[in-house]
Amino acid sequence: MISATDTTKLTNADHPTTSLDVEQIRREFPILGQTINGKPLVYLDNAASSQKPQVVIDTLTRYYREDHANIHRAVHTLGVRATEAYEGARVQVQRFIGAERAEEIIFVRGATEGINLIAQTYGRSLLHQGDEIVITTMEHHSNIVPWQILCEQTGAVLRVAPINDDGELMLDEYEKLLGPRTKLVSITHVSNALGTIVPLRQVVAAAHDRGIGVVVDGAQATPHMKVDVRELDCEFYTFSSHKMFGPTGVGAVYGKFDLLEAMPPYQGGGEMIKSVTFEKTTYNDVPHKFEAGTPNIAGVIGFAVAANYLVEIGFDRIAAYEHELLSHATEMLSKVSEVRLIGTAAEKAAVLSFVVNGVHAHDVGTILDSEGIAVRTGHHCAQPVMDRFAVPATVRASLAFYNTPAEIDAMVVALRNVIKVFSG
Ligand code: 7TS
Repeated sequence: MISATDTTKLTNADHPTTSLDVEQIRREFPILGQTINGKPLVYLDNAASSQKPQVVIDTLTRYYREDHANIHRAVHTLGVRATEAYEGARVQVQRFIGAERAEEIIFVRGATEGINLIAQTYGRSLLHQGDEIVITTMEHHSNIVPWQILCEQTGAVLRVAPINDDGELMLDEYEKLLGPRTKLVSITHVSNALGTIVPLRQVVAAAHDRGIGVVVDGAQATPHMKVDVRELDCEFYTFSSHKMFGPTGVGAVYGKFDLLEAMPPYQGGGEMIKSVTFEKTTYNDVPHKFEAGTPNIAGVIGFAVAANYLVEIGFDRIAAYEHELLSHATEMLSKVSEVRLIGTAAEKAAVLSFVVNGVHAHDVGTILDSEGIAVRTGHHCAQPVMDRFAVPATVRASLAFYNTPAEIDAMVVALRNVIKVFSG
């Protein structure tokens, strides 16, 4: 029987607290061992989606081979097993982000659906004509558009807190935007396009001082750092499994229990009800009220295994290693005079966004791919960030703990070749 607590055992004895056995970790990610265009794959597109360790892949296949049935309805053995694994995963994800109760975890398709859920339930019942929602310049489109839709529906207004030239939130300007009409702040924890880590405790404290609730888009934080929602004290926190080495098509919303209880449902259907008649339907308890229909059962179980995998490696070690990688990459790129980094915040996750003088980002990406190097190019679903820095697009190398300094060096060598070709 599958268990959501299955993990690869990396003990402290295997790794001193400050270092990772990266070669061992790389062997756990089968996809990384291949060649692309005749060159060893260098995967630097982790902010878009990260790769999956064998333990996650095995969990999915074993679930389908041995345990699958629909959940929350059958008395037969497989139905019970699948339900236990699914609800066990909820407890694992609860612990992963430090929530007080498992009921505070709602499974969704990912951060995008999470924000849409919050906007259309909590947001829609809270906001009225002329009320204000505060976001920032550095949001991913999925933390902009759901609020714009809500503004169209309610007559509320979107206000945008600016960032400085390093890509840091301007806290004083943010605080100035918090006024009597502000009903909600929705903000990223880590910027996908810049890598900036937002000082969330200050952001939340400033909002709470004025009685305003905070929604956090944690999609780019949970792969890199320990998140504790009780410490952050935010009202909602949403994140995606596929960016944290788990399956695609699944993620979670954390919400404070009392808020979830008071919120209307998101979608109607099976599972989210207690009883249905044509006269009156009563809704199920939290969190099931928000999980209409058959969920991504295998994905949820794999998601919890990925979360446990990260915990087993240890966020202290992940953060320390990624910090070293980021410093190395920043230094190497700073030696290339044609390269300009976009996003130089003092507190940064391992993301390097840059432009190359005289070469379009897409050309850089295509040539790097011919060398087996995967980076993302474009606006990264954060067009307002591109506008802020007056660039049409950037090249983005986003790192994970399985990347190595040698891979960074390979990218820089390839970049120098691109520059040579375009200047010659
Ligand atoms: N929020 C942030 C900060 C993100 O970076 C992303 C995806 C999302 C929300 C949406 O997550 P999803 O899992 O629902 O798609 N970011 C990226 C990226 O940077 N490149 O591709 C997707």
